[in-house]
Amino acid sequence: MTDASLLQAQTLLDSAEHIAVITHISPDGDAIGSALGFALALRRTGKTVTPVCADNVPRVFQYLKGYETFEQEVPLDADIIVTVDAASLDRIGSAQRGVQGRVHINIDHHISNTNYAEINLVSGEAASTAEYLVALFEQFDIPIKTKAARALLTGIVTDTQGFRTGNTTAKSLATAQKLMERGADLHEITELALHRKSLAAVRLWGNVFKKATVEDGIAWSTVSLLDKQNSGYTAPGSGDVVQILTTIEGIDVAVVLVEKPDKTVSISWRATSALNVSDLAAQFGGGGHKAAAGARIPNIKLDKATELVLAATRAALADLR
Ligand SMILES: [Mn+2]
Repeated sequence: MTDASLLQAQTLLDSAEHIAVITHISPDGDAIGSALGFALALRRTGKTVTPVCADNVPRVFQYLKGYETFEQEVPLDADIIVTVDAASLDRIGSAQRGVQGRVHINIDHHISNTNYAEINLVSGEAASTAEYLVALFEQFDIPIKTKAARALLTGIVTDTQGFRTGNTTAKSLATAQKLMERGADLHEITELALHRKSLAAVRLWGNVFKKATVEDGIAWSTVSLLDKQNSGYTAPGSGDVVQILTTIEGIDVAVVLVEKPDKTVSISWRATSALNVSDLAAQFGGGGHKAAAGARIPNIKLDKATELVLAATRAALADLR
């Protein structure tokens, strides 16, 4: 990213009347918080802004004011298309239909970002897209009021797991401080976005952790459709089981494979060593960060996917050692 692209982005946003801000499918707190924070902040400058996510806003983030303004498709009259937290265009899922290959501004913090837009604002140093957005808003002189601050702090808190991930920097904390000064309640957000789980999620954990295995420095487990059914867990994700697997001592990496109703298997890696899981995810068409990455394999059985993913993970670890 250069000063020229920052200026270009600012000029483009200034000229916009209706901005669509699109985030990725299977949205996490940074996806929802960044898209909503962007929408709320830009609306105050007199723009019409529609946040877009092809998937529903997860119930856990529905405490954010304005979440109900999310659309699943790109509005036809949007003149500027912005993406947030989406490392590649396919990450926005069916919203791609409304974009037709043309994204004006891509704002992200994934090192694997494919720079698919006309203006690519990608910061590999930011621990969340929300953190980076706060810096951009300062640069663009866009004020952040309480509602936007809550959305953006949600992005920071969730992507850093409450300021605990390896990519959390002094800047992440300083940014959170600014958002707190604008009225975002850190304790409330940590409780609602990170800490609280449904009973069904805890029951799912029980089923998934019972079969967790540690071999060759890899802690892994699987979440089948049946596991979800037996736990009464109806949300699309896996209740963050991979995060808990990383707490097992002596491992280098945690892996969770989740069976999806559309016959795909989604994979999440979390490295607790120097292993670069973004590279590993890329082998399966995914991406992410050095220490946290994901991919999706279409048309595959859970057993087969597990076999392939464990083999690739073992090989990557062997290379490292
Ligand atoms: Mn993120």
